[in-house]
Amino acid sequence: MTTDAVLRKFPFLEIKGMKRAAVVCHRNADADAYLSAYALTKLIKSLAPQCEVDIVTPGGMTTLTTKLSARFPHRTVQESKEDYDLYVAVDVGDEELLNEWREKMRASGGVKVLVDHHPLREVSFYDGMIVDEGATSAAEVVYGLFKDLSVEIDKQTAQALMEAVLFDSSHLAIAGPSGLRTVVKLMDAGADVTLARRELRSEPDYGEVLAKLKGAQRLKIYRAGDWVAASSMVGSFQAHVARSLVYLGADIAVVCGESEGETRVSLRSTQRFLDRTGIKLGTQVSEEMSKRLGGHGGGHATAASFSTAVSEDEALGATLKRVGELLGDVHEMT
Ligand SMILES: [Mn+2]
Repeated sequence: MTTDAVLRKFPFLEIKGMKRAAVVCHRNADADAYLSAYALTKLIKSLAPQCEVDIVTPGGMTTLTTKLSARFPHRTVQESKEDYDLYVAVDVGDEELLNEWREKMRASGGVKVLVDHHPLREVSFYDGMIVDEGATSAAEVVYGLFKDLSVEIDKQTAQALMEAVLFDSSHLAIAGPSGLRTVVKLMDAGADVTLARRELRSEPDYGEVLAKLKGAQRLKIYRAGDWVAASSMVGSFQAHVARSLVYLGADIAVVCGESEGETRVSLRSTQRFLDRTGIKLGTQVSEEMSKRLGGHGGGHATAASFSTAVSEDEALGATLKRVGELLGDVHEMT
């Protein structure tokens, strides 16, 4: 697509030229990614009724997302040989999380758009970007698009977006001003907050339960000045385990595990830790570690991850060393 054919406003191409569009989630699509994509399909259909839209979930979706997708159904593909006129990547953060769709999009002559709330990366192939790093969820950014383009939002779409905002904001506990304002406007558009809370409740996943309990069993505790760090190793659900260790009281948690031929490291910290130390896990730990160890990673200030080819012991040791560099000494408590 030549630049003069790219318009300056969403969807960044001539509406009449749109026949096929793909809304692409990050791999293992979570509720924010899928429900934001669901709303984007409605937005695209309103703008271009002739356009066929697919939701793409590279590598599938989470268990909760699968449940929600039955309530908010849409044609969803994991792979496609087809090319599209428009690709909208939503909630993606790191391009790497597009899996093989990254190369497919890169090679395509279609217009590529990013709708996101993750910090912007330097390198990108997008023709248009709608990114608000101040937003708690991608859903808020999508809601803003409906407003900017004066597209009316139906009740079902408002419900989908509300559930996405609640999901990404820990039921509004960490919602910023735009998240809270969006939720009020979505209520005015017919969304039901009680229903949203109920639909986001998931049945316990015993794989996750066991990973969390094993993670607690293998816990190591460290002190760094006044701060308490916790680490553990589990083969799956590293992010869930890290979050659980923070719930238990750690200021910062590092959880590693080897799966599918790579080592995954998840990090979580409390808001208090971020406020007092200014340490942003996404940029100062995950990105830095993926540079040092080889791999890729990033994330938010209090929730981040990276993957690397080195062993879990090496990854954990190096990550704790990095935390030590940022905080002063880190030592294990015995
Ligand atoms: Mn999100």
